[in-house]
Amino acid sequence: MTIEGEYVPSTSAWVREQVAAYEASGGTEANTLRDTGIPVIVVTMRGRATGSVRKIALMRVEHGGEYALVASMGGAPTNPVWYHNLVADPHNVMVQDGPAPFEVDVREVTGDERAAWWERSVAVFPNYADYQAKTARTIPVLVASPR
Ligand code: F42
Repeated sequence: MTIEGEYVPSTSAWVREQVAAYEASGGTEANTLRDTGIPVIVVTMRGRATGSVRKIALMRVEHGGEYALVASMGGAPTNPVWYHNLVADPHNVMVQDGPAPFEVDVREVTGDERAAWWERSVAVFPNYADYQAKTARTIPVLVASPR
């Protein structure tokens, strides 16, 4: 499956460049957050206002075949736009973690389930804890489950 429609790249150059390099190499290049060595994934979704195909990179937090999608945006006071896209259309999403993208269903997690995924996320990328300390916003955690 692919998500039909016009792909409109991120307005953030470093992100759209990373997504392009990751996809072009089948996930063998541009597959970490800069020089941290920490792996990333690419998430493809539908823009909730334009209907365009949108793509972002996120830290790779995988457990039992599922992936956390952490809407941290560096601890900014507002959620990233992609969070609203996924909430609006959670069953029209793809994740790429390696050579090829696959379909997923996305759900926001809360309570104990969120706590468990948050712990896994901070274990992979400790900066998430710093981001949460920076903002009064509770950073949303979504989970992508392969179809
Ligand atoms: N962001 C995170 O939040 N968490 C991470 O773990 C993370 C890791 C990461 C690793 C590598 C990397 O390259 C980037 C990483 N990012 C991470 C950044 C992430 O990929 C996003 O760039 C960032 O979170 C900001 O997401 P955003 O969706 O707010 O993107 C902005 C910059 C953007 O592209 N905005 C577009 C614009 O034109 O301003 C709009 C995009 C869009 O989806 N528009 C919707 C549409 O309909 O087309 C409209 C949505 C609406 O209702 O406003």
